[in-house]
Amino acid sequence: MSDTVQTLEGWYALHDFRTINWASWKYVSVEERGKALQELLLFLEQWHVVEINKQGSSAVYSIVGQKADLAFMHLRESLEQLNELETAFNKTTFAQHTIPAYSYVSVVELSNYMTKPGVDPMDDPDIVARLKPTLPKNNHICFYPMNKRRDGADNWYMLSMDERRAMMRSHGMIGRSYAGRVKQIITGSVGLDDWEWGVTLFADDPLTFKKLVYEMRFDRVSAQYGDFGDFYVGNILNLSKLQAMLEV
Ligand code: 76R
Repeated sequence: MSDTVQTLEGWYALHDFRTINWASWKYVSVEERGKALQELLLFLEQWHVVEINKQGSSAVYSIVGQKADLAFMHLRESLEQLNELETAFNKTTFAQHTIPAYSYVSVVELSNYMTKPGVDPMDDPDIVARLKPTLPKNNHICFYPMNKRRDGADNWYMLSMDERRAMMRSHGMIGRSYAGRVKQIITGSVGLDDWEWGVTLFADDPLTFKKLVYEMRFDRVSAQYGDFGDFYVGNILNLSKLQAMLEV
């Protein structure tokens, strides 16, 4: 019997980070900026319709710091749909005033560390809903990619299922103590992108990110086996906030 953990997959995810080329955005005429903005708002409306119809979900953020200015997070049923979406967006006038900063491709993932043996998780409507989530519209997002370490004696993938399950239980207990203050979407990216998982956290108070991530640093699974990429933190944008941000 293999010790591989079983995973359940849901919607595919694209995290699309852009820097705004303010010089070109300011250079074009008021009319062209207006048209570009209308086109952008039309896209946001289309994404909203997809979300209402439960065929995916999207959210837009302004990123704090120099890593990017904007982040689009999209969940869709297939890689083809994500690809169509990004290509269509890239053809917009507004996108021509943006520079790609970073992107991440992954798929919403739940693992069976916590499921009871003999129970089919797909019978649980809660689990099915978590595989195809509507992105929470909390004030703030925090995204970072991560790996589980494979380094000499610290090799997560050489541990037994029981050892990993015990550590994931402790991890889950810390996570649950933040219930109501933070929501997490774990997306798996083994074979899809450069890291093994994308961690996306949503909270109304950004300090919750700091407290949670710091507390987890002391927990064994993160302390001994976690390797982390760059962190992106941002503020949610609705139509009027996006318009205000793009005002020049
Ligand atoms: O889904 C569950 O409630 C079961 C428990 C659980 C699992 C299996 C859980 C709970 N997570 C799981 C899996 Mn998580 N999580 C992270 C990070 O910064 C760090 O140190 C790590 C980044 C955070 C902040 C976080 C938060 N989790 C995973 C996995 C897959 C591992 C694998 O398969 O080997 C990763 C990479 C990961 C990373 N976790 C929770 C949280 C929070 C807040 C919870 C509670 C969620 C809830 O109860 O809804």
